Amino acid sequence: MAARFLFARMHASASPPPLLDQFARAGQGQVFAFWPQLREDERRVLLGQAAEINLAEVERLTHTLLGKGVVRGIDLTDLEPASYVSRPEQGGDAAAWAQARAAGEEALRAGRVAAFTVAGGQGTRLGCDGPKGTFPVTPLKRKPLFQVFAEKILAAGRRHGRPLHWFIMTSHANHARTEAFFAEHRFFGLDRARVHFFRQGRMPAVDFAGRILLEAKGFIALSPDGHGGSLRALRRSGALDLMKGEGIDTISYFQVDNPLVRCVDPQFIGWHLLRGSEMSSKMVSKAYPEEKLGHFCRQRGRLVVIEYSDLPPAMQREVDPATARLRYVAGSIAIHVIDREFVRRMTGGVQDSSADAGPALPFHRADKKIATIDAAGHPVRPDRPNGAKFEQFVFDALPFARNALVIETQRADDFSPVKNAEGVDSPRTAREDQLRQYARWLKHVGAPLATDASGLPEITLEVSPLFGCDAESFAESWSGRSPRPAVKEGLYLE
Ligand code: UD2
Repeated sequence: MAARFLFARMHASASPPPLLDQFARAGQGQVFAFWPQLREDERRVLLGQAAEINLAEVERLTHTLLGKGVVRGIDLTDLEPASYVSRPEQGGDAAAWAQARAAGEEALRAGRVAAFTVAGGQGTRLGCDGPKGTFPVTPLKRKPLFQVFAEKILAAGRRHGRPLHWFIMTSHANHARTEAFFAEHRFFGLDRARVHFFRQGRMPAVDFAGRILLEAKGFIALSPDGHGGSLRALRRSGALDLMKGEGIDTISYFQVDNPLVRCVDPQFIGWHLLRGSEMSSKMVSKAYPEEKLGHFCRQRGRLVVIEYSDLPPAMQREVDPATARLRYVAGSIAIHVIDREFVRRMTGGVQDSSADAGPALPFHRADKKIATIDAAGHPVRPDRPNGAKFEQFVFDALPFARNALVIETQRADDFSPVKNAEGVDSPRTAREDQLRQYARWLKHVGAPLATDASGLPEITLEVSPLFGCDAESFAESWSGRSPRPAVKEGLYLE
């Protein structure tokens, strides 16, 4: 909008738009080096992109992350494993868990909770040409990830007598296709007025001197600002205000790649609320030292997540002699509950672009091979990193949160992501984990079902989230179902 206005003004006065001057004064004049050669539509696109860029922020990042003498890497001093609330089966306080559940259910009944999915990713690595959420993932019906979440959210709304709002963060690359996918599938039965899409922000790629790179003569090399950008995007899009208007104060955050996730988990939400936490996270015990999960740690009194790539292998392998388990055992599965006003506080600097306007997520630098052009406008395809991209991670908000809390969950009921085409965290492992979950529910109600030693059933089956989302809701539907279906061959329960 701002860009269109500037463009119109430029034509009226025939003088270059002020953005050109602002970029030149910030030492980023190269962004408009080809301006005289650009067509009107190209100029409009370039101005639109340039208007997205916070020049003061880029300058700050150039100093703090790229500057001479900048120490690379994460501060690992004074690091200790974080404590967490254990599940009752692991020695946790069963009465406290029951209380948490009741508090979470009450919040859901009161309409205080919204679901929130970060879905900026593409399914490229999975061989899926489109938004990752469109990837088919269930064993029998081949439902896409988005449908799995939609049905869980629909089921939770029915269960608690209060339909939920669902916020979905997309990227520029997949926004239109995500919206179209939902429209095409009639929002999977959800009330479309309660499903809200918004784009995440973008950051410019820069060379190692901090100069913004062009991808083409009239096109800046921009890339998504990471899932941490979701906090700014929630605010910028008006989602926080919408939530406030609807009486929603609690945001249930999860990633688009995890079909097992409990999109809104009353126990988890209840712990968060009862402890007065501003941000809470679920953990599982790491399955093996190299597992690609962030590590919940404590550092000088604050909760932090140290990403798997940042914790030295020797530390990842350390064993606690008292328990004979990994010392840094608490793995982050990227499921959080976040207080709405905490998001507002964390993004205070967005509105006035002042660096000192309050706490803000840091950026991480990733050196990349960035397709760009040279001074003559010829394409450059580097064979080694020629610049950096900047990303924010949502878990970096934890150190700023009051009473930040880590809650244990059962991996088998919450986490089996689809990340790689094959091997670990692939469609095959997620399919098998879903099948094992259905098999556990069926066995729990006494249905005859043959499984192997790992709990994998011999037949292919699928349970719609509308039939059951967990062992209890499954048992309720099963007991009300008459006659009970034969558990012999491909079985679908809805
Ligand atoms: C993330 C965590 C890791 C662990 C793991 C669990 C980081 C850095 N690491 O690893 O500790 O919890 O998940 O599965 O987060 N996304 C966006 N916009 C972006 C970038 C990502 O929406 O700009 C979404 C993406 O669609 C996906 C999620 O964030 O749903 C995870 O992103 P990823 O695949 O880059 O994270 P990963 O697997 O390295």
